[in-house]
Amino acid sequence: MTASSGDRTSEREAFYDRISTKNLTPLWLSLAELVTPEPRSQCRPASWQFADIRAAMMEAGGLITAKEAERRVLVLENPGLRGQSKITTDLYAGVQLVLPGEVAPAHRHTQTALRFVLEGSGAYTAVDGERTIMHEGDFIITPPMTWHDHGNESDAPIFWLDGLDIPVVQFLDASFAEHMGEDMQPITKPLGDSDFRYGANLLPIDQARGSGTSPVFNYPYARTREALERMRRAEAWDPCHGLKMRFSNPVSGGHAMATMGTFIQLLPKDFSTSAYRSTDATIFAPIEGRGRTFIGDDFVVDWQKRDVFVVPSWKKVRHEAAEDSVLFSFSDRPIQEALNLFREDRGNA
Ligand code: GTQ
Repeated sequence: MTASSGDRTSEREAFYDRISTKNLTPLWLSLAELVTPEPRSQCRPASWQFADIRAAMMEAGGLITAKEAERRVLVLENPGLRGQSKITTDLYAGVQLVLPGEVAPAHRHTQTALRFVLEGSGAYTAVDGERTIMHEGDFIITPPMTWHDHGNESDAPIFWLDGLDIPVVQFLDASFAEHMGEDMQPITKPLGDSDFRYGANLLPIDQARGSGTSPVFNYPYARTREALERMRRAEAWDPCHGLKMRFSNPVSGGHAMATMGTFIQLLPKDFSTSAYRSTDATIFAPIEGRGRTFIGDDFVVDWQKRDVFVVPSWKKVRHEAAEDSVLFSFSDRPIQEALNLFREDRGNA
């Protein structure tokens, strides 16, 4: 007896329904969606103009204090991932505002945070007993489970970009958080302590391998910019990246944080990069200059200083700088490298 294909279909569906009650499901219906020949991301190319973010943040400033909000942040949500507080499938980004005289109270959590200062100077962030003063373009780290609070003792608002591995920690179900119960943690170290200890190419003779997070927690823009300027020579331009450097952990030589890679890139006036793609979806924040970026086949961003845009995994990206431009960026590259998943395509450049 041979069943017709119609019978087969209804026989199979009856089977799927029956096994579903036992929490079983056939792989053959979803295999092609699960194991794709290349990344097929829900993450979309997207961009935010700082003028829009700033206006919304100032409005938020009138509606809620930093203390009441705990962190007064507007989340940059990827349009393909709305409602999930994600800028890429595994990273979070937001813009935080601290008004003059405000504090964002001390807490700690297993998520790693990076801060990239967009506007303002003179506010502080404190990490495990040490304060650092934040200036425009500074890249600052909050390592996992370190107490941190922010405050603004300057007379102007400060805005910074927060990048956190919230979705990674969520995926791993490894979130722990505590409130200190104080606005400010006790300060036990002098200003600049970690920079003197770890930022001078010196390490204690018996330095252990460390935790995976750099002990240098502020990479000041003044120094980064100076380094880029002194390195700029035509021979140094990479066709895909211009002059692109990664922030490193002096203890390991690896990335500055275990879960997020951070980069700074100089694109000289009129430089056009050749098409590049990689598996690490990347968030870009220009801090100097003006230009245009092409993402995938049809997304174009005209950016200027302080804007934010995101390039999804495996989408081709090309930059054109209209002026000397500096772009900060971050991605999950350290995770992908650790798991041997990182791939890039330089278009044979
Ligand atoms: O400053 O500690 O954007 O805990 C999201 C979660 C910032 C912070 C965010 C946070 C923080």
